[in-house]
Amino acid sequence: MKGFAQTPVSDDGYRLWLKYDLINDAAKRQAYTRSTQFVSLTGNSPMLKSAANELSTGLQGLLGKSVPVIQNAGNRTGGIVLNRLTGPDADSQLLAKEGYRITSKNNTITITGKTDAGVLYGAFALLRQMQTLQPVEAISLTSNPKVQFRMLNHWDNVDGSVERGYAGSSLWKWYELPERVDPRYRDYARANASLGINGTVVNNVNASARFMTAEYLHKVAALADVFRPYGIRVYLSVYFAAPKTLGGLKTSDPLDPQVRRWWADKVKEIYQIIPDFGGLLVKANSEGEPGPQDYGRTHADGANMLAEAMKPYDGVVIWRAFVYKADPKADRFKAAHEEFTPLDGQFDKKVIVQVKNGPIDFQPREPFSPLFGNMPKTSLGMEFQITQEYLGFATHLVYEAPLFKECLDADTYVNGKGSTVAKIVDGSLHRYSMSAIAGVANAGSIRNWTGHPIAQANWYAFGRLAWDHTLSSEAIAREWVTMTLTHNPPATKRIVNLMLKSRDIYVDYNTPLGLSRPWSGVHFAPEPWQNRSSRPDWTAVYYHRADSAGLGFDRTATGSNALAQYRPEVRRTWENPQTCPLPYLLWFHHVPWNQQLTTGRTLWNELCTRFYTGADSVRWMQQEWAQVKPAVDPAIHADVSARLATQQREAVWWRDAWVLYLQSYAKQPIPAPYKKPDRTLEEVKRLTDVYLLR
Ligand code: GCW
Repeated sequence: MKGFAQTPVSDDGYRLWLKYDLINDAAKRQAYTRSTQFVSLTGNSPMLKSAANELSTGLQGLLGKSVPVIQNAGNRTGGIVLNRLTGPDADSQLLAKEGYRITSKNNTITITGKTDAGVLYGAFALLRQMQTLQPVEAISLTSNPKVQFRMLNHWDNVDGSVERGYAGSSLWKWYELPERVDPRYRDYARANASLGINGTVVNNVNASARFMTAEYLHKVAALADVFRPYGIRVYLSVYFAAPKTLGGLKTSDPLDPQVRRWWADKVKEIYQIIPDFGGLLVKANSEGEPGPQDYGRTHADGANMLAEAMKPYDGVVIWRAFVYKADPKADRFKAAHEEFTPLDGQFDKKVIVQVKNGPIDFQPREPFSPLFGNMPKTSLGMEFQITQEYLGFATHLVYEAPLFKECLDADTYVNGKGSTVAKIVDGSLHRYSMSAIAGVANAGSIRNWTGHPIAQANWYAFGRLAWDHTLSSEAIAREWVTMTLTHNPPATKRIVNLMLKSRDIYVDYNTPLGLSRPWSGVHFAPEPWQNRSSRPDWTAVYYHRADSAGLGFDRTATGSNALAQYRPEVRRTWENPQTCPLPYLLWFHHVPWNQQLTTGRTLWNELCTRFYTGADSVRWMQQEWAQVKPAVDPAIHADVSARLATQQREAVWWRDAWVLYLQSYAKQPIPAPYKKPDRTLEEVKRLTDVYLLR
């Protein structure tokens, strides 16, 4: 295979997809050189400077020659011109606020934007063209973001820990800030800007009131200063009871005038310290967090109070819809819809309600949340989870673009066929005044940012889809692999294929046919037998409902009737076990063990087939990865190989746990050609117990 000689001896993964290593192909380099003699900008806006510097650094690496940044090239040709429009122009029509247009004429490449941010995104897009070895001679590329707020949510705590973080500790070093500004913050901003991410919530939604103190606001302001030249605004998660705990008031009731005044003053203070502050994110009355319901008020009352405080400023309130009560008779699936749809139309214009992709909780596979489509008068934003809470932490290789796409492309049928979740989230279907998409970040203090080297692709894919949800999982993977791992075409093809299959493989050994497992015990290990907790919906048995008759949660009219929350077109397909897609089957049906499925196998046999092929497929992943060894940096290759070995061992663990446990209800042998596990259920449980030890 061609090209390994130039691969650096060891790559620590720090540079993410912004590697800018020398392009091996001399002809390509020459072609690019013709129109990259200089980078020209006019004026000295910080964002345009970021764009120019990124181009200069990137091209220097890619082409092996220095590319000066100059002021206003005038008629000079042969370079890159950053063209921030100042008045109406032929291109204005084509461009949205943050969009860009890249054109080429007389060996001069022009990057046009209506805003500095547009130009910045165009600069990264041009670099991407070259990093992926696309021709630029006749480039004509126009791109506008489909969604307005494209954000990361960090679940980072004041003590440096990260809730559901698997890549070290928090990136933010609160005890060093604001004086010491880790150079890494800038690289974080560069990585995000390269994808078009324009906002970041720096603290956990299980929020500490500490972030509302002047002491901490100044620390946050130091981060904002670093992010600003990259078009990224900072947001903070809010502790709803702060008026009491921090302000010393008797209540945090959102209708109390003193409380309202406290928030208005607080927001004013925030804007004094961070003039371009993005807004507030709120988790309220969820999993023990305080909220307006503590005072008999609604989510809308709470959100609107904050919106009122934000009114004088250019910022938003993002209110999460992740709520469910500890009601033993309720179906958690239905909770968010039940609580939020009656409030449609009551939220202030400044409020975005942020909805997790599925109705429960970031499961390996969930149907889309029934809130999408059912709140036409409220700007609904999407919340995806990039960090792999339920997807094998940082040890299992799971490429998430197919998961994101499955939800975005799902058809809600609210306004007839083609009413996809994406069209709701981008605001086009219900003509929302604002649109938002957030990803719970997977980046931490580990040198390579994400722990698993391939998990970088999930950050990348989230960002790319936030900008343009019509991109395919495959195209995104190909870009990422080419920019990050190898330029070798056969190796790229192999890795992309492996990535594209990885999520289904994970689902097969972990939660096939619509099983789910959001219980609170060990998030890491299989525990389908877990039946004790402070609340029923924090047990495993609540979700899978295995019994001697069968398996799965009946959400049809004979059961919880959660299906009634979907449009008839969706409901009809899903409520009939014959037409319900197999990946969602057990989400909606309690299926008899001997029921024949569309595959021709009984439920029990199909389950076994999935668990065994899923686990076996990890071996296939290992073999595929072994094949690309010559084309990938040795350190990264070894890292992924080792993690795949762990994944293989754990996939068998998941398989064994489920089949042995379910077998105690199904009372049937493991079907041929599969061999029964060579350990007992008790042995598997003992292994899980290890992870329950404190
Ligand atoms: O799934 C749960 C996670 C919690 C998280 C919560 C949420 C931040 O296990 O760690 O809390 O979701 O989204 O609020």
